[in-house]
This record gives sequence, C-alpha cells and structure tokens, in this order.
Amino acid sequence: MSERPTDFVESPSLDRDCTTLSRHILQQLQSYEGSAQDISAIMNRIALAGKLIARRLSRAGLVEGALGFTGEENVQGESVKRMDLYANDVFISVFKQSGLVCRLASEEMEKPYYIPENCPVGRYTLLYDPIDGSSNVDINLTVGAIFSLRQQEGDDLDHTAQDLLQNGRKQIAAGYILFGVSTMLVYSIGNGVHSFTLDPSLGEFILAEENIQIPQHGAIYSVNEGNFWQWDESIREYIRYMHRHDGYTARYSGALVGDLHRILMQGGVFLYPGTTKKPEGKLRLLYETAPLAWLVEQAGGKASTGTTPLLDVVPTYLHQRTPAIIGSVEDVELVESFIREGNRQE
Ligand code: P6P
Repeated sequence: MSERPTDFVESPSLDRDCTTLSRHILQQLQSYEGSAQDISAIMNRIALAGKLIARRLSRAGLVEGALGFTGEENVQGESVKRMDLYANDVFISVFKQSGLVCRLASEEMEKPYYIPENCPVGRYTLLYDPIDGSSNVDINLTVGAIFSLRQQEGDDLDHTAQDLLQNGRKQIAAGYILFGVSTMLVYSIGNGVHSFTLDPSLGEFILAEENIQIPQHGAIYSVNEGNFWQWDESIREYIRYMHRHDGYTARYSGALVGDLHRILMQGGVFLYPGTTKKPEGKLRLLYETAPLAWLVEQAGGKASTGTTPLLDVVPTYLHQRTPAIIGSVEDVELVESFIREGNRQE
C-alpha cells in the first residue's frame, strides 16, 4: 500500500472540515453495515432539508410570496405561514426516491404522508415540525425545525400509523436545525449530542461540538410569563421564587428551538406548563417535546411534564400536547418540587 507523502502534515483544520455529518454518524455507529448507512443517509437528507430551508429563509424578504400567511389553518387551528408549507414540502421532497422513509408525520399535516415509492420497503418514519416558531419568520428572528426518527413497527396497511403512539424512548434519532445567526444542526442517535454548523462556502454541515453536556444548573428560566394567571398556583409560586432570588434571569424568544438551544448550551430550564385554556400545554409531544426531551437527556439533562418523565408519556393521538419542563437536572427538579408541594397542599 502506498505510503503518505513524507512531507504530509496532519492538518487538524482539514480533518475537521472533512468531519461532515454523514462521516460523523458512521463514526458514531462504528459500523458501515446497512442500518448504519441508512441512518447516515437519512441524516444527510435532513441536512439537505436544512440547507434548502436556510436558503429560502435567507432570501425570504426578497422573494415574492415567501412570507406572510396562506390564509389557511392547520390541524392545530393555527394560521399557516407560507414558510411552514414550503418547509413541510421540503422534508417530503428530500425523502422521495430514498427508499428509506415511508411515512412523514408533521405539525402541518393532520395525518402522516406516505411516500408511495418508499413504502413498504422503507422502515423509517420521520416526525417533524418543519418551522418551529414561525411567528418569528416575518421579523427575521431565530426559528428552527425539530425532527424525530422512529422505526416502523408492523405493516400499517390501514395507514392509521398506530405504531407511532408509543413513548419517546422508541426514538432512534432526534434533533433540531437552528436557523439563527448561523444555521446549526444538533442531533443524537443515542450516543451523545453533537452540533454541526453549516459552512455555506462548502454547502456542508461541519462538526462544531461533540458530546455536548448541559450544565447541571443554569441561571436561565425560559417561559412566557404572559400566561402567569393561567397557570396553576404551584407554577406561579415557582415564578415568584425566581423573581425573589438572585442568580436567575429570564430569556424567552417565542421560538422553542432557539430557547431550548440556549438552555442546552448555558443551562437552566425551559417551561411550557399547562394553562387554564390549554391544560395539556401548547407543545406537541411526538415532534416537539419528545425529540427535545430525548436530546437533552442524552446531554445529561432532564425532561418532565412536571409530574412524569416526558419520555414515558404514551400519546393517544398523533398531535397530542404535553406540558414541558426541560433543561438542567437541578432546575427541572426545582420546578417539580414546587408542583409536588402544590399537589400536597390541594
Ligand atoms: P407562546 C411556536 O408557535 C411554538 O410552538 C414554540 O416554538 C414556542 O416555544 C411556543 O409556541 C410559543 O408559544 O404561547 O409563548 O407564544
């Protein structure tokens, strides 16, 4: 076998620029077998979706008809943004002719979409929120996409996708794409949490940080205090504690992915508790809170409904919502202690 040129100098920066997402996943899986190649290929297509959406977002203000509302409402009863539809279609398109993903379930679609040529050979299902925080799109603030990958169980011939109604521990990959100052992809396939930054000059997501660990405690609490009087008294008591004690600060952008990324990197807790209007909270389990819960727990954090581990919740329908308390172990447990005390006093 030919030797490397004697004047070859190991270049860490070159090696890093070559640590693309697909290479990293195969390294993670320490395998080149079929299933590893499948996961790597699927993640590559998710990355392609991220690039296409990032490109559209970066020009949205200049492209006729890219921004604003479609005039329709989605299954959630929310007004649909043109960017929501575009991003939803991008995820479907990148998986066509892939033979990998048969079903896609999205916040924007009442029922899962079955890609004909991929079913039944494709044994994977992608659950996603194509643009999370789309209220931020028209004002050029951070938005994100959230994804969760599951293995199809059974043949689902009746297209009811009942096998998706299982807890979050059935996920085999999860992550998000953050469309911010830079475009980042953060993922886990069950072996730590890793972040990649899109290098537009290469058109590749390049490894930024491996094995991200969320701090055990952080100063940030992230919640919409506009809902204060709609919460249980126990949550109000927790917020009063935050106000009274030094060392805490509030950060809330209205876009889950950005707020959660801040918590992942700096510590603290993100909360979307139930309210009088929405006792189950606003966030959807299968493609919002479960993937983020899985990711944060992979990074050494904790995720709870307030009384139950989020990853133990078994949904009864595709778009089920859950209260969400996600972040550093100490900060999530502080919220849980207020809820326990409140339940004890009832
Ligand atoms: P509120 C965006 O619509 C979203 O689903 C999340 O991205 C975000 O965390 C939450 O809703 C914001 O909801 O009620 O605080 O405006």
